[in-house]
Formats: sequence, C-alpha cells, structure tokens
Amino acid sequence: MSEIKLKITGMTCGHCVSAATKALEKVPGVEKAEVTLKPGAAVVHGDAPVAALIAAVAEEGYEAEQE
Ligand SMILES: [Cu+2]
Repeated sequence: MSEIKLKITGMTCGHCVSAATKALEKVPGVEKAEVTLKPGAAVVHGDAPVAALIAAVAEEGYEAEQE
C-alpha cells in the first residue's frame, strides 16, 4: 500500500472536501482519502493510478495534481 499526495485547487467549503473525499474513495484500489481544505490537498492511501485519482477529482469540478 502506498500513499499518494495530491494538491487540489477549487475547493471552497466542507461540502467540496466531502465530495472530493467520496470521489477519491470510489476509485478502485483506494482504501482511504484524507482531504483538507486549507491547504487544498489530499493524502490517498491505497494503490491506484494517479491519473485515475486526478480524473475523479476533476469530475467533481476541482483540479488536482500530484504533489
Ligand atoms: Cu464547497
């Protein structure tokens, strides 16, 4: 199991954080995602392709990049 750190931009409130968390945790291979608003970031636990994580976040309307 690995830990992937993402920088996320576009989140403005707690709802965004929970939407991003849920989106990340739906990606196959992800065991847990810890998303923070300030700074906009996520620590993803599990084994999932970074591109799939970024796509899941993008689908919710936020931008992610690997940190
Ligand atoms: Cu929000």
